[in-house]
Amino acid sequence: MNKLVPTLPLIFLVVLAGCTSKSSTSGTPTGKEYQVDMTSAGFSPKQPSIKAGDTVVFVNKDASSHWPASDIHPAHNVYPEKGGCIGSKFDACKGLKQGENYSFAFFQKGSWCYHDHLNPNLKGCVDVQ
Ligand SMILES: [Cu+2]
Repeated sequence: MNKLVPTLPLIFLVVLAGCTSKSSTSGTPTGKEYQVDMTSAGFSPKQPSIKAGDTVVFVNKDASSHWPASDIHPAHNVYPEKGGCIGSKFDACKGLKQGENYSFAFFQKGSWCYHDHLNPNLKGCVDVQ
């Protein structure tokens, strides 16, 4: 019976951490970050190559808003983790204004294509090895 007592606060902490974390919780992020700029011309670089656990930081350098999200518009469910607002967890959940950024840690290996949800013709892919 006594064994239950110390584990309860632990479970509570784990649940709390899962709720407050902005990025994927499927592993420990490596801490390595790759920046992808968003402008009226699209994403740059379009196809960053990273390792599982690395983070991509999408930075809006445009006067117009941009919303990075997993392909394929409009289902947005190619990246195989649930969450986010319009499909998968790989989702900024809003149009980012100039100077705003969105960070996402990729734990699933593969080539994950994405687009600007506010302008779906702007595309890219993140290659996770
Ligand atoms: Cu979209």
